Amino acid sequence: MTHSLENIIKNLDKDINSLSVSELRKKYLSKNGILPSLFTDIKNIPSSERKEYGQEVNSIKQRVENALSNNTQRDTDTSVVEKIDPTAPFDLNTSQQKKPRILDMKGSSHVLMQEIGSILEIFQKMGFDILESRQIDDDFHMFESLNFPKGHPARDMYDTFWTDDGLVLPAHTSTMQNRALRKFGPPPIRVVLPGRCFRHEATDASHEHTFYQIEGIYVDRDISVANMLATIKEYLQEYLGKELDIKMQPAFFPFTEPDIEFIISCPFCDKKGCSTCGYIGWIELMGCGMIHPNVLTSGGIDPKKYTGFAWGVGIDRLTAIRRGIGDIRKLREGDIKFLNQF
Ligand code: FA5
Repeated sequence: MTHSLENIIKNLDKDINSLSVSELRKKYLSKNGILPSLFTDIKNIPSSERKEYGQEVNSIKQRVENALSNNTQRDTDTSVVEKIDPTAPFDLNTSQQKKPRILDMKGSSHVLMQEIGSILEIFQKMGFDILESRQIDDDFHMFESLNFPKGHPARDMYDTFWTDDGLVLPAHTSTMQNRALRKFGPPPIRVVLPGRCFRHEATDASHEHTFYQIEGIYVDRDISVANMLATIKEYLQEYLGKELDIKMQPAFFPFTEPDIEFIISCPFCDKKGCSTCGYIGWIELMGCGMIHPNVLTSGGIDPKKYTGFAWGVGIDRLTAIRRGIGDIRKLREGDIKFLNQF
């Protein structure tokens, strides 16, 4: 016998599990392979043992053929790839010496999700609850509960995308204020509400049609603007870990009174003006204010007993600032080279 039958049977399982299709075929079925040589040897086997020998050899052949037809082997030996499938993804037909990059990559969270994670962690440490906002909502939560009566011109600022059934893609996370007041009330209420927002927007380096915000709400007895500024400043310092000039300017939101816009100096141009800040040297980061009594009432909270503040910060802009990204549109382009940096 050219090959010891015993050894071959012993190694068969290992070969089936470790060799590629072409390697297995070559080792067992090719002209100079094991099986043709075993069949040739039949004539040298004593006749009393021939039947048993023949059955063993046939059984080996059967197992090799089954393994090949079940395609249990991964063909990594590309030098002998016989067929080409032009529709196969990731260059399966070409040399695999260099693995396609996509196979080298480990799954990872998008930089926006990383940033949302770090922000939520800060607020959790500060004692806030978390509730995610909805990605489709109704007129009551988008407008009515936030003190935008029907026909009020302020609705135009947040008029986004409507479904035929009268539902709306939320333009801001303030849509969750009413739900949060009801869910976490009676006060004290401390909650942050992260979520995706949609706007009918002419996009530029700091404006996207789809972006993330984190809303915050704090309601208790004797809460004032001073508490609001201290909370926001504490959070921004912890998150950005660097000194930036901060400005506040009056704004208008029907759901707060007074209404404030929180603005920081542009970290990309140091107030000289660039495409990120629209050549004004400052970036508007969030809107905030003391929650309007009508909004508290609509959320089941007595405004004579309790006061509170709310804010809504844009996560894409914050991410751009912290990670040094000059254009927030890059965050959604799906450019792997760009995303791999984070
Ligand atoms: C609001 O959305 C208010 N709901 C914020 C608020 C909440 C005020 C609670 C008072 C109380 P504004 O439209 O200014 O406000 O947006 C808030 C932040 O979201 C902006 O400062 C900005 O950081 C981000 N943002 C707004 N529009 C865009 C956009 N198109 N692309 C990226 N970020 C945006």
